[in-house]
Amino acid sequence: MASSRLSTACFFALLGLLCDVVACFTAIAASPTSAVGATFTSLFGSTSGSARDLLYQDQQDAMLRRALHEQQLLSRNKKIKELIAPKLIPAKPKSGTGFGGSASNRVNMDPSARMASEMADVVRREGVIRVDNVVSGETADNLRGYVLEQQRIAAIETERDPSTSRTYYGVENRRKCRCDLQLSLLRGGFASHLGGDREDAPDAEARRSTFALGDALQEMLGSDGTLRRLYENLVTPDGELYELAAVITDKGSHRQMVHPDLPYQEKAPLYVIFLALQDVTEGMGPTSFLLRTHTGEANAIFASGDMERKDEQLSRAECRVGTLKKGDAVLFDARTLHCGNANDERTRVLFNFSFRNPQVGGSLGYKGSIRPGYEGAMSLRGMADALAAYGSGDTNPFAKYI
Ligand SMILES: O=C(O)CCC(=O)C(=O)O
Repeated sequence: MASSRLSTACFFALLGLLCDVVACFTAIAASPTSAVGATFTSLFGSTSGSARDLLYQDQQDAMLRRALHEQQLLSRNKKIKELIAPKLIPAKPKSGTGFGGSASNRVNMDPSARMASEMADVVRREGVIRVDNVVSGETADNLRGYVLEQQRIAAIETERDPSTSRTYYGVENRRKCRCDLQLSLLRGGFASHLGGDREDAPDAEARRSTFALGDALQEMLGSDGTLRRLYENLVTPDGELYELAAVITDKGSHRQMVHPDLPYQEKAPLYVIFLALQDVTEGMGPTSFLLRTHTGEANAIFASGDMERKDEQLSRAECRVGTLKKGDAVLFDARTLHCGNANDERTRVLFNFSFRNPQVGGSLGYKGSIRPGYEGAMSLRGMADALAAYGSGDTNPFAKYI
């Protein structure tokens, strides 16, 4: 109501200032998979419900204002281009196989290892790479259907018991038309956790007969997986599964502020995947990536609080948008500046996971979207072993990770 809002004008003027400060200077707070909700809750957790709602709305408004300004800066005097997959043609092998390695020893690798090594070089250089056809169209369709079904169950369960929200959502789930849904690796997903895999449940048969998430992971990270060697190259088999979620935006979701996912560290801490589960058109708010902004220098400017320098950085940035085809993915270094755009069209579902670099110890300063039980529980090797078991007939290969 306008009058009650006016009566608290001073308080909210202060808050507005704080929100603008948060919005403009706290890159991490801008991350939709980051600490906005947590920051907000810890700052204002003791205020009353309606005051909290207003505070929240002011914060969202400030972030949107900044995001729209950034959009102008990024497109100033230039047309924003699509992120395209690099054309990598590996040279013929001499002999032997192997992972990783420099250009000089690459000649001794088999073609897929060499390709992965070259792709990893692109990620290290550009901060981001597009990889087309990482899963088939059918697998993407099945996973999309599964994810949206999981979203419906999560909505029912958290409505019933709001205290379960942390289990289902990576970030507070109040953002307009945007949801970070933490996925279960159990066959049957949330329904299985809830005991819905009972023989007499109406859709039990259908659920038992399909495992969309397992199939998608198999295509990407199984023994011949499209991303397996790239990830092995970037994080080794010891890399820890750090996020496992879906980013879902509906028509009406706002553009995000540009952000890295985590505070800068010299060694790349985390490599993230966004996999398109349907074509992503411009109107559906594809992710924008600012090339080569995973560096210390770019992150320092971005986090400096010097708005003039920061705005200049954005107007000079080489921005690429992830208008992906169904089954295509973007893999990026989480230090790279990026943001989701406004969705004015229809629901966009991105499957999202990441692996952490085992060479980077301690806290990453960023809580990934992953179900609490999976935190720190699985390495890339563990994932590969489970997928091998799945390939050999184990129908519920991740059951031990609950
Ligand atoms: O929605 C998107 O395209 C990007 C999401 C994102 O950057 C994030 O959740 O950190």
